[in-house]
Amino acid sequence: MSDLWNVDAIPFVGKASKVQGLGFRYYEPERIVAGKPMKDWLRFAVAYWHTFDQRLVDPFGDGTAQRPYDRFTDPMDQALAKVDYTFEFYRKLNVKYFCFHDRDLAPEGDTLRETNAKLDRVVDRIAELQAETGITPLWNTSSLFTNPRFVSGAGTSPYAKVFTYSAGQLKHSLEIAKRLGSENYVFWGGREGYENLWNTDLRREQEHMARLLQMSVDYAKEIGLDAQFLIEPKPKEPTTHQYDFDAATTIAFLKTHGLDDHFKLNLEGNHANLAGHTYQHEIRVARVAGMLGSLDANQGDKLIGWDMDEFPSDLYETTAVMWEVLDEGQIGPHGGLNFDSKPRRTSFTAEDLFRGHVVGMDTYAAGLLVAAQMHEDRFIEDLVGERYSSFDEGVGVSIENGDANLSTLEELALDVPQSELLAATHSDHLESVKGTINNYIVDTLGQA
Ligand code: XLS
Ligand code: NI
Ligand code: NI
Repeated sequence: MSDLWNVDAIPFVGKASKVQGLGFRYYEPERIVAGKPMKDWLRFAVAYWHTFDQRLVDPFGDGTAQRPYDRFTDPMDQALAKVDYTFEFYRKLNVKYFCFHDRDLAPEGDTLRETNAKLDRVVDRIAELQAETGITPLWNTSSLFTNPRFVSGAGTSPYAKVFTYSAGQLKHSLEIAKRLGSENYVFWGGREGYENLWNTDLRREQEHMARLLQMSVDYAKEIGLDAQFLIEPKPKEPTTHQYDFDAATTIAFLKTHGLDDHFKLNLEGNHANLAGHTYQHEIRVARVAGMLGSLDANQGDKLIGWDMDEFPSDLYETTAVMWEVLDEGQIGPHGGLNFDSKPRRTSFTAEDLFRGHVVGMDTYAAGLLVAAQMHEDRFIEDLVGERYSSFDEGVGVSIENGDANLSTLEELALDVPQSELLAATHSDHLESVKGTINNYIVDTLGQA
């Protein structure tokens, strides 16, 4: 492959310098951590839309991005040329997966048939480069939110013609998943929700959404597509209220409509924050329900209230995420870390795309190292085990196994003095726990 990006392949440099640049300090793909190579724990993926298509616009400003393929002025020429740039990008970063929406790849035509024909030409080129490099989609998805036809939703649009179009578009997207061997297929319903309840039939919209998902399950079966289906929760933005609000809401929706056997969740850090949660909370909720599927790795900004999609650089958060992953044994059956992240508007050079990914990959690799040390020492396991140990004996056992009822418990409770109850509670020394986590971060990375 030619040298399209003007950046060399990113080497592992270790701690040669404090300055983070175009080299990995922590990410060593083959290094064994907690029994597996780092690359298998992390399974990084590049997001086509943010990395190659995003012009770094914000609500008040035009794009600032400078990209090497901007010199192609014809949209179709650019779309085809861009594929070569993308594979060289993956190769130089040593990332084995990518993720894309159908609309990221090629411009639309007037009809779905014309749009599909353009898309297929680009997919042909992707298939060639996949065969050459072994780099494959972690997942693909369908953009059922960008075009003005989706102004009031796709699966939840009040217009049957738009639902029909959405189903047709989705069908082709599933065929692409099959053709390119996507390991997962994502549904993110950015416009599946409502702006205002006064003009919304909430029950009907949710039933329509479930119908579209069921049709997708049926069609995947028909064509022998075995990609894991994932729903990506987000509480709002662009829609005021999105039905897949957070992990818990999405799990309830899937169970209500009998779809829970066919779907898992793709969880995103910034979406968790928009829902008023931490990333760790969303991952834990999914884990407890057996629904952890994959992760969109990014982070929010504490001061700005929208989806900033920053590259992850927060060690505390990546430590928490990787602790959950280690405790689970994997991200999900086919899960990975997709950088649903973009550089800031002020980091507009092509080189910044590499820099952002290097920081994201290193921050996750560092989080993995810290979490693995905590895991090896059983720091959290012991702390939690001890905290609930009164349920391992006596009355605790009878509560958990269902032998106890309100009457048996009342009898045990009636004459217990307050002092005895207070003696049963213990300080959790939470400040010290947080301090210990800080020490794990500093010490583990200091020795790494
Ligand atoms: C938007 C979502 C989107 C999905 C894929 O906020 O994160 O990028 O990941 O449609
Ligand atoms: Ni996402
Ligand atoms: Ni997002």
